[in-house]
Amino acid sequence: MALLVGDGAGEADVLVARATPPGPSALAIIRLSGPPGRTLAIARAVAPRIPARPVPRRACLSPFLDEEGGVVDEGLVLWFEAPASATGEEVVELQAHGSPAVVEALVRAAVRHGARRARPGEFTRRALLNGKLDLARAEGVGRLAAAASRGEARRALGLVRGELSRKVEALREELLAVLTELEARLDFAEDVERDGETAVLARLVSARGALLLLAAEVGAGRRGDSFPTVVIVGAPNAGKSTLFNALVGEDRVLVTELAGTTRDAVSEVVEIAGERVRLVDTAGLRETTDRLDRLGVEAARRAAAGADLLLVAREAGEALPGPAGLPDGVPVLLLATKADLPGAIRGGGLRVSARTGAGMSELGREIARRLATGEDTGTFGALPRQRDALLRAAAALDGIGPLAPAEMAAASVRTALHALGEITGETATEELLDRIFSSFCVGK
Ligand SMILES: Nc1nc2c(ncn2[C@@H]2O[C@H](COP(=O)(O)OP(=O)(O)OP(=O)(O)O)[C@@H](O)[C@H]2O)c(=O)[nH]1
Ligand SMILES: [Mg+2]
Repeated sequence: MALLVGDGAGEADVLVARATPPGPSALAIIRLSGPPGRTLAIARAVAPRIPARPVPRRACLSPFLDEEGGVVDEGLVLWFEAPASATGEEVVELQAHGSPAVVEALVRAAVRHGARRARPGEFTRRALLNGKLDLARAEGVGRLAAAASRGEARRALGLVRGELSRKVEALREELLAVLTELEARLDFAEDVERDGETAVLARLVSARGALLLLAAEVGAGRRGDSFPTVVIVGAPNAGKSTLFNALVGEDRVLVTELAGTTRDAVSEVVEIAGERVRLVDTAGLRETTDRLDRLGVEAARRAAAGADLLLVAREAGEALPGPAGLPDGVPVLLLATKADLPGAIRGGGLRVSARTGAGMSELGREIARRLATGEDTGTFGALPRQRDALLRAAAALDGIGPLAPAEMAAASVRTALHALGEITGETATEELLDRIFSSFCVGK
């Protein structure tokens, strides 16, 4: 593969970037990656104590020099010999103390000695071009770095570990085998027996089924970047806002002993059992004549109608019925709140006390289970782009039937293969790669 976009002369640039987040920190890592020899030479100009014959992956201590050669810091240096590195190139990592000024001085020093500042995702892109990972895994790396909840991180890790890549690769191999067969038929149309054709058709039908199944499976995680919405409703004073605050982890909304405290629907994105969820506190659903109350209940009704799950709060001691006017078709989880209070326990519902925390982790697990985003669903999330490619591959195989000429079938299989190649990267255009990697952070 002709790969590294260098300065035109063929040899790739030595890239340099801070690999840790901006801002002061205990330590910061500056990473260099490029052709063997040149990369180490630049690193040595910044960290002069790198031994003449460094041992791969063994840390050494060195002073760090700025552009003018003045000592600005000291720290550990790690050297990775090509191709046994994250990018497949020679890589040097400098661990500096995390002053942003010092980090910038070291990056500048490297640039002064011939390195170039890396663009977003450029290290990962080199890893891709050097065959260290495929595109699906590279995108998983980007996802993992950006994951805002444990659930997202877990699904991204599935991508990084190649779970999607392996399945796509297996399907590609099957389709390639079928294509070979179809092409043989084109060449020897007369001689090949017709009953072989049924077998080929059957393989295509099952490949198409496998593609659709995989698309459905990888879609089982969160749809895109939207969070499921969980809305708290229930009788006045049932402890809805206290529950909301407890799930948010801070006193976000007002709580009083007066009924009718909450009027507006207030929402926060929170992590519940490892998943991000949009949680909404409301005034609850009830009949009322007071004008302000009514506006609050209307807001609650709208929120409830759009919910993925309703938490219906009722004090543990209170008799049914629950609140009137629950929207149709929205799943309901009935809660018996204030379970810490002494007194009769009537009715059903998951017993929780936002005050003592009793039942709260069960509540979290139950919410996650109801939303089917639980820790143990085992799905790895594909990105919309990847799911789309799977569906396009399946659609390409749609029209193949017993009457389709072999040429047409072969063309359809090629289209499907092309779509699958966009997932793993074989057929990804530069433009697509640019788009994907531009969303990465610098240093990744
Ligand atoms: N003992 C106990 N009291 C609670 C619990 N949760 C809420 N409370 C109390 O119940 C009262 C009402 O709590 P809120 O959270 O404001 O109830 P709400 O359902 O939001 O009320 P409105 O917004 O007025 O409908 C307050 O005095 C809370 O301190 C709980 O788990 N245990
Ligand atoms: Mg309230």
